[in-house]
Amino acid sequence: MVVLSPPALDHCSLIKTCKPTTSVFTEIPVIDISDPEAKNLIVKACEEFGFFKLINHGVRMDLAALLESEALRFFNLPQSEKDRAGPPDPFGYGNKRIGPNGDVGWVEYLLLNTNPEVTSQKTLSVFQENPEIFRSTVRDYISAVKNITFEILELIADGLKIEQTNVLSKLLRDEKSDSCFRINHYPPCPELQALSGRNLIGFGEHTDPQIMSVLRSNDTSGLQICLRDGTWVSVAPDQNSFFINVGDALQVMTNGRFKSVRHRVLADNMKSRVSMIYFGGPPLSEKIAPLECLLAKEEESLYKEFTWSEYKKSAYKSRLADYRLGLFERT
Ligand code: GA4
Repeated sequence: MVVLSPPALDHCSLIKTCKPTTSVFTEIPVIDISDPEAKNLIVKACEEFGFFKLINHGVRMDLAALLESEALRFFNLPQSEKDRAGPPDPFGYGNKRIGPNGDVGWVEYLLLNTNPEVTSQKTLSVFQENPEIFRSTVRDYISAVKNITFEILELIADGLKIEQTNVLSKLLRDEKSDSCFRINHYPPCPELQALSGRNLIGFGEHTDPQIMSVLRSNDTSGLQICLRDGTWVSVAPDQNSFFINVGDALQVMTNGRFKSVRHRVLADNMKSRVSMIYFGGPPLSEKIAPLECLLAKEEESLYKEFTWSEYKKSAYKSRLADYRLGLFERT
């Protein structure tokens, strides 16, 4: 990995690059939600990879395509207009800077509240022509993705043989759930390819702090996950499926049985990538701890007690690539 040096690409001199990887990992679990075995397959995938692809989910993907085109209309506006919808503090438009602690990537994005009624005027002001179309498309898409997430979490509880099958989903169903929604745009960077044959890091390696994240992207590659042995592998894009990530909070709630997946995104040299992610988080006051019913006799929690609010605060003080759960492990 090298850091670009000016003047070649002055505007992105802090953004890291890496050699393009051509091989695609073919062993990512693909789960059909209507398969009677889905609950067991999902549990297995969450244990092995913290990641899987969901097919046959029943969400209308024309909704995703519509939202993608609305988002692209926004990302194609002049920079000065987009900047009026920023900074993302915590919601709004962001460009290259990720989070508050100096992380940067070859990406621009919109971070939105999952309750579109409170999408700020600052964010909407940029959709001058018809902010209502954007607002209602976001609302419908988020509502569909939330429902599929509830279903997955209920299958997980069932697969883990937990009697109360809504034990996880209720945290996201709660009207105080602290969830958010992100639309990322990774513009292509042909100058760089010409210069070095390398890829820009679009979104640096990290784990998601929440319970579960649900991603849909267009047909441009870029997403990579880190396997348990530390190897990075590329995930083939599929615009009709969802990619599901286990987040840090679910790792804790399963006492480490599920692993929160480390992932990153490389920008493509030729094609623009758009991804939309729903991050399902619990209410701020929720205590995050291993579910009692999952602890075997004498098994102790690997983690100290904390609330989602405490974890979130700590996460937002960290750098993107940090192992955030380290501070909360019992020694
Ligand atoms: C990763 C998951 C979500 O995209 C996000 C990110 C957030 C941000 O972009 O502001 C964080 C990152 C994410 C984890 C650590 C902190 C916070 C950037 C960062 C360095 C919106 C989230 O909730 O956590």
